[in-house]
Amino acid sequence: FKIDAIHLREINMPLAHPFRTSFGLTTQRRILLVEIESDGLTAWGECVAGEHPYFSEEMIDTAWTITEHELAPKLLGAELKGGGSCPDVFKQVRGNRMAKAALENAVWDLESQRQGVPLAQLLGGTREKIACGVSIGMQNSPELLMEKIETELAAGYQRIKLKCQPGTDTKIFEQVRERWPEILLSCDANSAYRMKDFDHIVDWDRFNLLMIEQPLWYDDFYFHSMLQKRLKTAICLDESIRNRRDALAAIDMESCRIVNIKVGRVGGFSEAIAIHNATAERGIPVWCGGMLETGIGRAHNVALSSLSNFRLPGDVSASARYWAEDVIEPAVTVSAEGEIVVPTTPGSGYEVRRDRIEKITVRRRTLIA
Ligand code: OSB
Ligand code: MG
Repeated sequence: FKIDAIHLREINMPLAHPFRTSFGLTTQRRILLVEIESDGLTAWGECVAGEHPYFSEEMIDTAWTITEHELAPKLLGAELKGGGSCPDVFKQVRGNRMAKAALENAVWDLESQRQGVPLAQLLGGTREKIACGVSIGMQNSPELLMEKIETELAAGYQRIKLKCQPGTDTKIFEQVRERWPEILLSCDANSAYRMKDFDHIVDWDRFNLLMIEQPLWYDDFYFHSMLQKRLKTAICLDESIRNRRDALAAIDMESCRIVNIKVGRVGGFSEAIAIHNATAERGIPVWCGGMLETGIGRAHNVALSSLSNFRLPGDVSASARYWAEDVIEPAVTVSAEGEIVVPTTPGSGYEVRRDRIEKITVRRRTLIA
């Protein structure tokens, strides 16, 4: 089949709660959405690139340009078998994986509608429910953080991940562990530490963390492997893993024992599935990361998380944690056991709220075959 039209839009949405990481504070999201049309069906994709090139080299404006001038024209000219055709269609374009993923994931969504099967099933998913954790940004005081953790645990979330950086780490972990000795607890540094901090990080072994996420440089494997050798606690790589080869290299040199899969970071569902399968074969557990997505990206994360090697709770949590009002219906909800039910209806299982999206659209462009 072919794609008849591609609509790009930028929507602006304020976060229900500001989110602070070691690379900055996010209060308002600017999000690129793509909508594709083919044979009377439509499907959506969300680009997870941020407002600034701080998590990765990509940002919404670079993703918009690459999508409009490079990826969309290639996709409009292509004869497709499904989402799996996209990596080949886009292969001339280097990098820009978040831009590629938005379009590729929309094609997978479209294909699941065409076949009349749930997206999760088309991806190879088998789980009926997925396990959910939360990522908690750095707070203005330890008291506020403790309150947040209390609220999320009461809501049923199965794992708490704390954003950290030098100065906002050991003391906090001590307090949290004192109050909650048994919970699944992890931390995410988003590359805030360097080699001089190795002794400092090794000291965290006493907190029995589930993992330490991306402590060192965003593009590093070697120094993470040096650090992992000294740690009992598992390192989890996020930023460093761009594709299946990166995952194989990281496993081979023991840079990590756990992998975070973000479908946007790796360029789309095809590569995410390839990483899932390669890690499964080597006994390395994965979990689904989040990028403060709207319901469109969140629904796709739910489908991906249904694959069997997603063995640890993901950063896939309820719409209400992020947005006063989401752009899909129904909103994503989490049970008291900290689980999301994987939809069993054709497509993603959620309806996109076009009326709501119209109201918050600030830029649009339509490209036709
Ligand atoms: O490193 O996992 C990360 C958000 C934005 C950019 C990077 C990260 C995150 C999160 C939030 O941790 C995950 C979420 O709840 O969507
Ligand atoms: Mg991370």
